Amino acid sequence: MQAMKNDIDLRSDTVTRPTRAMRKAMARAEVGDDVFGEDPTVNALQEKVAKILGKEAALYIPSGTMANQLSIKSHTQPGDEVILEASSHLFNFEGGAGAALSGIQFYSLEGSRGVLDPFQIEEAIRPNDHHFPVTKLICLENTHNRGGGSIYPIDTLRNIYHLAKSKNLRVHLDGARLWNASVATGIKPDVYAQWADSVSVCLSKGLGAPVGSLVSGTKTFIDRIHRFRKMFGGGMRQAGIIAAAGIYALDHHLERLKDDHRNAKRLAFGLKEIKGISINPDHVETNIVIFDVSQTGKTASQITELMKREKVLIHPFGKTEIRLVTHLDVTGEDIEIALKTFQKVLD
Ligand code: TLP
Repeated sequence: MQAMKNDIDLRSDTVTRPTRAMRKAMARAEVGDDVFGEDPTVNALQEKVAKILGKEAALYIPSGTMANQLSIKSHTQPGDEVILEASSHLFNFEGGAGAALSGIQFYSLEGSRGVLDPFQIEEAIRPNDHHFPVTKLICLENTHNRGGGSIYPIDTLRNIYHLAKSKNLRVHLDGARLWNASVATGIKPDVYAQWADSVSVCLSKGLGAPVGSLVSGTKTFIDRIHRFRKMFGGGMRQAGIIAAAGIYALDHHLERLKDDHRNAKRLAFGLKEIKGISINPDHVETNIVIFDVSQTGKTASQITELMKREKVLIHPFGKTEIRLVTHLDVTGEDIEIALKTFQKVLD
């Protein structure tokens, strides 16, 4: 589905287009061959992100999916088990890559809006017995996409990390939207990141860069990731052109995530007033709004189609749920129009 220029596109925060100023920064970027480690802009971005996350090193990766998968590959051996949440991106939306590319199996646990409890995880860790797979890694997601942009409490992250260390396990954090968690809570990204061995972050979601993710961790770990990035075909050449957009985004689009969170809240409160829609605005903590439409007499897909005719693009999540995501190409005025359109379509 191609969005037209004047559509209000609430399908995802991945749909943003680079701003004029971002494009200027891209055009000005100094570049080199990054496979030789010679692209100064990529190197600057990697250093910047490692510093923001308080890690020894970071590596630029084409996508969030590849960043997660390289992390799994680097932490595990085939046959190992990885504990994660049942509705996580890694488990559901990465094409079965964990099994296909790393030969691991997942042990999925149901969280509360995506958030796992350390006790749950402790129960799932396999005993040291030859019948069982070896539990090696715990993967967490902050904010949690399918959980409605929910934020992991920092104490929970710390407790899970301590548990992992006591059992000799690694922790990977899918921080595709860690920026949103940080801006919403005021907890700095490095404070979150200290409770994970590896952290992946995306520049092409709320931050509005056209492409790019990074993985951060120790130098030794990033060296392993580097080897696997080459193996998976993710080594890029004059990537400074796109890395410049990432640097620009980190410098200019971080604080404004607050606007997206405000818009998401407004959406939630507005939707609550519409007959048939079921939503708890308290659950909207960042830029994702998920709500149930089973009492409207229409399916999520039917509503999506009707909204599209009115030039508002939304994303059905299964038969009865819809997801809306706010981002830098959606204004407060757009939110009011979207709400009026929902009202019209569901009347
Ligand atoms: N999420 C996309 C879709 O794939 C669902 C979206 O529109 O939200 N981790 C998380 C938590 C994500 O939400 C996503 C993308 C990724 C990883 C993967 O990032 P990309 O799309 O860059 O591979």
